[in-house]
Amino acid sequence: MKKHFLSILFLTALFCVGISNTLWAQNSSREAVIKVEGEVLKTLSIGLSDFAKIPHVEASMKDRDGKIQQYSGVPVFELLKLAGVTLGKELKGENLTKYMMVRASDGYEVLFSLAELDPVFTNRVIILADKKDGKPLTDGIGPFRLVVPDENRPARSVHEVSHLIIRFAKE
Ligand SMILES: Nc1nc2c(c(=O)[nH]1)N[C@H]1C(S)=C(S)[C@@H](COP(=O)(O)O)O[C@H]1N2
Ligand SMILES: [Mo]
Repeated sequence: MKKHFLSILFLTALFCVGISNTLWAQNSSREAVIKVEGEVLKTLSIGLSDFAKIPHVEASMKDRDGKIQQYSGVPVFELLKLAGVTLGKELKGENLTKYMMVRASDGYEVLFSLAELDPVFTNRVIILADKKDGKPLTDGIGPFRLVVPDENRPARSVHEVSHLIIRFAKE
């Protein structure tokens, strides 16, 4: 009887370890993250499911073929605010020599000055999109893509964004 109990206990423990390993593997291999780092007060690493909980807005841009496409996502300045980047009243003096490098998982990189992202300077809202027509972005485009409205070429609307890096242009 006692032997039976012990073997059931052992099997239950084995099962729990198996389940938690599976869940861990799923989380670590499947959930994409966006990182905000560099000249920030707080480095961020936001998983897709937490990202989805941040208030979203819509933004549109013209694709390569000149066709207007609408996306939904989080304004980049909101992400930078969460990371404590110098925006608003603090965006003056030498802070105006800071820039944001957007890095993609294929190695593509583009640059924005902080003033291009700050609502104190501009009404244009650049978003980090995670959805198009209510659906997650497809492989090769998402899970996160930049959407830069009002630009004649879509070359800065980076696909598969992995990092937003804040740096000083000054030595
Ligand atoms: N990661 C990544 N993003 C990228 C590129 C790239 O090579 N890699 N090309 C850019 C260029 S040159 C263009 S024209 C647009 C095309 O965007 P579209 O597929 O929405 O038309 O993606 C931009 N984003
Ligand atoms: Mo392009």
